[in-house]
Amino acid sequence: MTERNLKGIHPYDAPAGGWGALKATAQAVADQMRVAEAPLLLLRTNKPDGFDCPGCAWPDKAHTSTFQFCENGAKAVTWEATKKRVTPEFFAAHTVTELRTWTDHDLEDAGRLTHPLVYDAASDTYQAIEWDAAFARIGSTLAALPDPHAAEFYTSGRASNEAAFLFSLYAREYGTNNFPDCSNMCHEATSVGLPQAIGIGKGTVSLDDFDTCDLIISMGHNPGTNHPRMMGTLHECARRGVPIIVFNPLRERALERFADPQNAVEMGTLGSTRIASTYYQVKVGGDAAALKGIMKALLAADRINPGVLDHAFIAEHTHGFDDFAQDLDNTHWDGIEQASGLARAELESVAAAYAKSNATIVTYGMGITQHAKGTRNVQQIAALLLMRGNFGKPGAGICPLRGHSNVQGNRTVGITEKIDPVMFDNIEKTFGFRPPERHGHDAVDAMKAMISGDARVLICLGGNFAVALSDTEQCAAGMQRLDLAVHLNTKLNRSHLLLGRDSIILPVLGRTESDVQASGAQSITVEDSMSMVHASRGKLAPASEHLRSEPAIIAAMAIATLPNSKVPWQHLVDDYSRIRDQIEKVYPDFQGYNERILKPGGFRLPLPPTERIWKTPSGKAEFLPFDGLQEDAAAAGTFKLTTLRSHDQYNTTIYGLDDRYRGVFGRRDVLFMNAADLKEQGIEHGEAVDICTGLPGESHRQLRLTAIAYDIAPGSVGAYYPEANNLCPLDYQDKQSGTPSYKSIPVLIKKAA
Ligand SMILES: Nc1nc2c(c(=O)[nH]1)N[C@H]1C(S)=C(S)[C@@H](COP(=O)(O)OP(=O)(O)OC[C@H]3O[C@@H](n4cnc5c(=O)[nH]c(N)nc54)[C@H](O)[C@@H]3O)O[C@H]1N2
Ligand SMILES: Nc1nc2c(c(=O)[nH]1)N[C@H]1C(S)=C(S)[C@@H](COP(=O)(O)OP(=O)(O)OC[C@H]3O[C@@H](n4cnc5c(=O)[nH]c(N)nc54)[C@H](O)[C@@H]3O)O[C@H]1N2
Ligand SMILES: [Mo]
Repeated sequence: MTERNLKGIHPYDAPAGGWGALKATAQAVADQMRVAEAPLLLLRTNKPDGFDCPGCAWPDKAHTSTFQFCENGAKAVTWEATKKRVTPEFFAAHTVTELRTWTDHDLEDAGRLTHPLVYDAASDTYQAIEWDAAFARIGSTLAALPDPHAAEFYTSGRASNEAAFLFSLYAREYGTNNFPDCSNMCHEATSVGLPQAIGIGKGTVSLDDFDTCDLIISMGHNPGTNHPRMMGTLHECARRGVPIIVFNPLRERALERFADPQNAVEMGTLGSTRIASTYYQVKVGGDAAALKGIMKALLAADRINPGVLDHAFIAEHTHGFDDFAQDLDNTHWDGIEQASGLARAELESVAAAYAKSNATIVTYGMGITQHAKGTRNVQQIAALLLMRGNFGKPGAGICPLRGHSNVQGNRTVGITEKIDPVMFDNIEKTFGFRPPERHGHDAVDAMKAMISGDARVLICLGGNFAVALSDTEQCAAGMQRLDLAVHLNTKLNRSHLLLGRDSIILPVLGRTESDVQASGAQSITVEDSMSMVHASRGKLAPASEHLRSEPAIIAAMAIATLPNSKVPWQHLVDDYSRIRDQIEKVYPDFQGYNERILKPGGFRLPLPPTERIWKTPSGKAEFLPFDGLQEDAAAAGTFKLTTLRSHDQYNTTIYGLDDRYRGVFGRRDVLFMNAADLKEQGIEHGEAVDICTGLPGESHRQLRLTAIAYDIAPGSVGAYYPEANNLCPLDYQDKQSGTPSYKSIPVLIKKAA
């Protein structure tokens, strides 16, 4: 008899949002905080004089108006503002060997780090160290490296502009452009793909555009969980009658039905609003084929009825259209249907809806970027928009949903491994040193250098690098070869436990906490998904008197490493407005920085495509074809595995074990599988399966999960990140952008032995 494990698998019938969201928020507050502080704190989220929510990068009209409720924002805030602490006594009681047996949830849930710590091999514990002693160790190790290129400077996108700018100066003055960052695992396909297509690697819409758009196409993102404040916007659009066409292999509840907790009528009547007007369950990795189908249909429609395409726009503003159209003509419908899993008639009807709309926005997320051809995927979205001139007019444009709350800002102020002559000139003019001309490492390259032993030191400004990256086992091996790993973090995580010769943890102030320097209380600044830069100021008392701010720690490390530095580190840190003055010198788009952030809501950085200015080599927007229809030649018999975030997680931070909207409670060990596929494989709902990577020479990568029947496109399967990361080899990635192909891993599935 087959054994079935269906504990905690219960279909969830309610809409997303609504009372379920309010209840979950109350629970998060009760678990982590002194209840009296919570409402006050939440009210300060995204208010003009409050702090920017660390939950996501969706912009907020509430920066200028009233509080907007958000369940997952509340979780992010309460998780940081928890009353739990991990003190030196905690570490004395738990060896690192023991902590390695804890789950990711339990490690972070232990609470906020309170002291600087250094690993002691004799006792196998982390022990408190004085700040100055820690800085001296870091400085002397870096100073002793024969080649600065053997140090890696990792950034996670929660860092402020001020911290990221100082970090970039520190590494560059030290002598390297090695800037692996979370963006390399996230929207790098956007950062590489959009500049080639439209001349800038950022989204072009603002919140106001959603007030006037005629059509929204949503591809590969799950806003009910990851950008909950976007649900308010989609809810408004849906109620205004704007069609919302969704492409997603899984039926995500919030994209189907949503009850806005701010809407008294919906809450009072247990009502909800339908979000997607049409929901297409595209195959995992089938988006380029779907987009090519829509564009092919559009082309055909224009031949019958010229004017479907915006010919004037194409002639004046774009380049490469004829070759692009030729490629579409050469692409056949049977191939499109096969690769996308969608019928020709369905894609033709999307084309018809698109042809009717005068202003279209395409929103997209990781379902588009984390693929072997992620860069090309992004460019197909740009091409679709270009065909009808959907740039530089109200209600239209491209809208990548960014990840971490300041990941976009980090890149803007210098976190990039690439050589940038203009930035380098400006750094030289401002500070009197020139950064090295050697191309640096991105995330995968940095890890490869750690594995080969070429990289000796890793300094992490936030994040959980070794767990977030693909190829978990190789990452652990890479971490363990280091001479020194330094982690600036708020909470304990698994990367801290992957010890090199020396490991140091430096506890930092979070967004919610007040940051006082020589000149008084400081604000930091961040840039949201729509290029708005605004200030954020924490108000809570720090979790421990020993915490320091990220800018202060970076400055102290720099002083200890570079005795003859040209940068006045302490002077800058004494008053962050001085850091912003320097940012403005290196990046002139920030002119008037300190003044302009005084205005509630901040200011918008220039976005040339919104004025139909294209900063590409040709001076025009480019149509860039996707070669063929497939991302890769997957072997016969393989399924495409996509890795997902649950509703109770923030990247590698696991708040809890429920994934409410997908009906999974108290566990994360599941594989979402189509019922017909289960039947065909002779696997029962609830049965254990062994999954292995279906790429040549990679079948040793194995994972055992419980297969459950789920409404997911046939041939596609889903599992949670980071548990499934080892199934993705380090170099299984988009070659153009370096982004790991976390969302289309070929796998073989069989009943557990
Ligand atoms: N609460 C919470 N908020 C977050 C985060 C978090 O972990 N928790 N993370 C933050 C970060 S860093 C980021 S980058 C964003 C991530 O936000 P999202 O981009 O929404 O990220 P994912 O959860 O990875 O979801 C991807 C969605 O794409 C779909 N998908 C998977 N494969 C494919 C495919 O091949 N094609 C298509 N069309 N769809 C596909 C999945 O079904 C899922 O609905 O959210 C940010 N905000
Ligand atoms: N399989 C798979 N892998 C993925 C993805 C996927 O979809 N599938 N998504 C990828 C994406 S989009 C991203 S962005 C990466 C995320 O990669 P990272 O950004 O490296 O990971 P996080 O889990 O966000 O980092 C969590 C840690 O950040 C620390 N932290 C929290 N707040 C602060 C703060 O204010 N300051 C500092 N210094 N530290 C803080 C805490 O100690 C916590 O342990 O993962 C990637 N990995
Ligand atoms: Mo991300």
